Amino acid sequence: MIIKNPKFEISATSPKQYPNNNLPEIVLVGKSNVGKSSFINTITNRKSLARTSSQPGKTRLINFYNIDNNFYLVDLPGYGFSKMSQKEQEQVGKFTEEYLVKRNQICLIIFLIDIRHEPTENDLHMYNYILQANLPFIIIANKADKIAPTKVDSYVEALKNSLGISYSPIFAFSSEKKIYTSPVLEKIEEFIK
Ligand SMILES: Nc1nc2c(ncn2[C@@H]2O[C@H](COP(=O)(O)OP(=O)(O)OP(=O)(O)O)[C@@H](O)[C@H]2O)c(=O)[nH]1
Ligand SMILES: [Mg+2]
Repeated sequence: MIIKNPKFEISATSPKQYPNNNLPEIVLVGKSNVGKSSFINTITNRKSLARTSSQPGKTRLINFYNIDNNFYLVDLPGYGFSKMSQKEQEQVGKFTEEYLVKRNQICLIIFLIDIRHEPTENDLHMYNYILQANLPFIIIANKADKIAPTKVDSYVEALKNSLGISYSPIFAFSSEKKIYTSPVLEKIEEFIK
């Protein structure tokens, strides 16, 4: 897949603000700071299409990126960001969940986990949600540049064990080094045809 013209389209907090067409949507989920917004930049080959930060809690709205009028990449606020006020955390949690539950044209969930760490309680919660929602998903073990290339496979295996899955698509990935990107792009392509 060659992405030619990725464009930010709209930020939303409620369904009436979502794009009003039926293009398929690929949504990024995962804890704050795991690299969801960076993933969008890497996959579209743009430096700063999506805003990123070394501080967790950067994305606080549902951001829709129109990819060549073919599909959307949808960037969500991450979970587990404790510096947000209790009230804001609740609001963000609510409209994020509403998007995931109500949006019919979600064709794929891309679930990012930090390859280095055990899944958090919130990660497990998200994983269980994805399973029970019965939506197609792939798991990205991000920040793979942080570990030695020879150890990447065993970290992916450990992640599978922690999630209790024997078979599931899990892809090591690195936005920092732009490595391991081709298999992920190929996989994404399968869902938007
Ligand atoms: N080493 C390394 N750092 C990464 C990678 N991907 C993202 N980062 C860094 O992690 C930090 C957070 O990245 P974001 O893309 O803003 O994370 P996010 O998941 O969108 O975070 P929220 O918007 O808070 O939910 C930034 O400093 C990125 O440069 C990666 O593959 N490797
Ligand atoms: Mg973000």
